[in-house]
Amino acid sequence: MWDGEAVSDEQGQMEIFPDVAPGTYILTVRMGGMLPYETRVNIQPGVPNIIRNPAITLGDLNGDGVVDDADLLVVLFNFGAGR
Ligand SMILES: [Ca+2]
Repeated sequence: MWDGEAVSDEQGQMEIFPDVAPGTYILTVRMGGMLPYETRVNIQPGVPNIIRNPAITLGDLNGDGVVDDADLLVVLFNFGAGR
């Protein structure tokens, strides 16, 4: 398993797996406040491995893998904070 960070450009593209052997992998992107994004990637030698426009779903504020009323409660309990 490769566990690393990738930074996307202004179009949402990111290069991944700089030192991973060629093959087919399942890529999971996890980021706070969003559902995990999972896709199959085929790593080829000598070719930049770029993920384009991952389908990011925001709203999983408690990180349990679903967007539901528990996430709404997180918003409600923090409503008005940070002023
Ligand atoms: Ca949630």
